[in-house]
Amino acid sequence: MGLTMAGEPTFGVSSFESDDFTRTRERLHSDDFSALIYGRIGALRVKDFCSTAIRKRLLDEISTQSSEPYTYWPGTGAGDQQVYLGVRRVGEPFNASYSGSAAARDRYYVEAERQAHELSAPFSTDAHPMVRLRQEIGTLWPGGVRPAAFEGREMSQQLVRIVTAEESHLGSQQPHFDCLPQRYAPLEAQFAACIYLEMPSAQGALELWPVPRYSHAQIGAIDPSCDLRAMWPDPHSIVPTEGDLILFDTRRPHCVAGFTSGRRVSLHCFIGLTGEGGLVTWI
Ligand SMILES: O=C(O)CCC(=O)C(=O)O
Repeated sequence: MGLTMAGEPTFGVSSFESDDFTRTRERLHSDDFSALIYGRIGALRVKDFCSTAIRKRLLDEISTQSSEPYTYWPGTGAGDQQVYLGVRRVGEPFNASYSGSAAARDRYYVEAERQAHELSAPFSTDAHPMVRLRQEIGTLWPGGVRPAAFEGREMSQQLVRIVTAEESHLGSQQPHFDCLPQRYAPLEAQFAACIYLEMPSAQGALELWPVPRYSHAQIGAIDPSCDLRAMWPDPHSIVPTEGDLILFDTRRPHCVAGFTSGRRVSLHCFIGLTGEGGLVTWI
């Protein structure tokens, strides 16, 4: 069930009738953010969300850390095959424990605890951009925002994604969805928050298809061997600029277009809408 607000669809409804499917703004405003959460737009870009000084500091830190392949679970069940779409990660994602392995779960919560300390520490003269994002959302969303705890423990809040030109074609062929399996939480909607730290000098767009938000059942029924690009109208392309924040609906098909030189480095977390109308964050 979903809350209703005057003139807004209920949260369960997949409605998309708007022409301005993606919006770009100088700041995060509550009307744009509500349009995203209620499904009236697919993506919201906020320019220069992260300063050059903070980006550089984060990139320096990342350069001292090791990365691992960030595999993707196409469906929503534990038995699905994981696929590598050319993304490496610094940090532990919750999907690494979808298999039910106790070791993967322990690794995830150890990282979540480490991050809780790290992100609460003073961060140069400003807040860490993911912390600032949560603070801003908390002031503009009436239901508030809190770290998710789908298994009763506070979850990890950010992950770095790194894509190189050489591997960028792996994720660009087929669009995909990101949808938390319902066994963890029956979320009404799911979004990604991406903060771009380094971009190739050209290409590397986020492609997002202007189709209604898909349900769990619709996502589960998709045959990944089909040519998914042929199923839908052309995607909207957003080429992020370094420092941008992009929030988008991950239950719409999306992917990152390939590029021919350089790297794409970004910070990520997910934002989920609960049945009670609050927002929860995790990665
Ligand atoms: O990096 C981006 O622009 C979005 C990538 C993403 O979140 C995804 O492909 O699932």
